[in-house]
Amino acid sequence: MSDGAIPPVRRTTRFRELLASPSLEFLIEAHNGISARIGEEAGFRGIWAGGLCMSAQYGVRDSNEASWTQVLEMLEFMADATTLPILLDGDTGYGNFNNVRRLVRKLEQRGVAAVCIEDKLYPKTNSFIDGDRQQLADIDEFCSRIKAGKDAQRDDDFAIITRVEAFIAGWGLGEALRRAEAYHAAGSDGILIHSALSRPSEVLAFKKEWGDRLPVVIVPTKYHATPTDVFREAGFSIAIWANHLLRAAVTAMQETARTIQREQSLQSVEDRIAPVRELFRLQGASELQEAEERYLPKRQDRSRAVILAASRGSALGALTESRPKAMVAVRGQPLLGHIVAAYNGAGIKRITVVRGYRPEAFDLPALTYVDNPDYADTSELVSLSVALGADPDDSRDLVVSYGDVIFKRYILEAIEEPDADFVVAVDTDWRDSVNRGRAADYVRCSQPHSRRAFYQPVWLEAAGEDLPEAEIHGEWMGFLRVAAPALPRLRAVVAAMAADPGNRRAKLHQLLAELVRRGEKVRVVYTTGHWLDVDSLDDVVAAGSFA
Ligand code: SPV
Ligand code: MG
Repeated sequence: MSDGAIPPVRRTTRFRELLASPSLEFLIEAHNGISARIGEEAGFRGIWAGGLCMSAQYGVRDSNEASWTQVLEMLEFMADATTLPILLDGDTGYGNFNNVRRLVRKLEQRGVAAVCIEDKLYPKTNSFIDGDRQQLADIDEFCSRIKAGKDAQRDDDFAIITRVEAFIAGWGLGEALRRAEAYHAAGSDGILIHSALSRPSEVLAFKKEWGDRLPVVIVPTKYHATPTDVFREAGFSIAIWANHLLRAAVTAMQETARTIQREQSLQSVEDRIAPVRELFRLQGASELQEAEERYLPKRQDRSRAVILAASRGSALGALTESRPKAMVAVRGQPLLGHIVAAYNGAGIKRITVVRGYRPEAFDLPALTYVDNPDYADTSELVSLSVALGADPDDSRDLVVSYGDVIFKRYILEAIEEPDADFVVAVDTDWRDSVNRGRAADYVRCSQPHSRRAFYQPVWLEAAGEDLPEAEIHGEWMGFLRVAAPALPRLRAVVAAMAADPGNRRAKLHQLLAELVRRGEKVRVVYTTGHWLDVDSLDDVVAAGSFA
């Protein structure tokens, strides 16, 4: 939740400043990470990690039922979630002097600025539950807790506030003052004087007699109706709003739970509760996204794909009467399903499919469909231009392929050439296509496939269906990968070509040739096999065994 930016002044020092400040300061209760952050965003300068609310959020009583290490664990989340100093309500210190000194060490390690310990016995009970039956600690024994805690701290500014429970336990002002004096002498950094009355008379009487010997902290939970100026004028150091965030949350949660249960619907609560994106904001989700940009290696989901699937595929006859070739089933799944699975397998989720013939036959989910209405008298270049026009996002690399070419994910991995703007996959096993006399996109490259080509980049020189056989180095399988920075140039070339009526039926190999003509470096990756171009019924049969 934290973005790690703790202000340069230590939290212990900032808590000291609050304690010493001549004006009345305030702490807001927090009981977990998100409430600590909410308190900070509201403008508070310090947090009270209250025992009542921390135990309540765990669903247990304020009677040391949550172990002190469970409290510590929550404090760590809180310290991570806020830059503010935290004053822990450390109850009685969870034992004797020995427990207090260990507590202080652990709090310092977790970034907690101060602890308040109260002069009662472990296990304690909340001051508002039968307060006058509560037994106070022996003064000398309690002073040993203070001294051991002060001796244990490594940071000079770590503060120990001592809480006088004399009024709570039914004693008078004299006992309260006697105890405060002893705690002062033992090294306490401030006195918290607590009262369960609905008027501030006890705490005001104490402050009047005590004067400024040590800063005095109050918790006006019961005397909440007292104007804050009364505390100011009396010279208190800090007022703690000790349980109000949790109480507010409880009211909201009860109301929401009842409403949803009653209405069995979310409709009437949705507008009255924080949107999910507010949770993300409070969690600091955007900071993580920025960090991922900085630290994570470039992942394939930084790529998107365009699949050109507009044509009918008349060579397949009746098979494509009611559906285009891309939707012909092979092994129980349309060709397009196999293609999408290969993309997904390579981490590419964002896929645009260009439809033309029988667009209604495309029923695969999670794809973006765009239509080339002129598919009957146009060709791949126009379809590509439709797809580019439909999605202006040039922040990801783009992979273009055909709706009738199924392939293994390996091909996509092979054309991941991080330094190349344009990459094509070229099959070295091209003679079979020539022998069968089938139309194929042949290419001539800067060098034929060889072991040397592994170490030296190979570049595309020419592409076409009728290259002289002597010049052919391979068959292009229709995969074109364009790095994000080169996408504006791809767009420009495609737009220029598509604007020429003479290019209505231009194929993608003509785009490759044009890129080369314009001086673009098109990187060739030689592969062998791992793909199948489905052009005929024989191919459909072959695809059955491939897929
Ligand atoms: C707390 O908030 O846990 C306190 C204050 O200790 S009180 O609940 O008033 O005792
Ligand atoms: Mg408490």
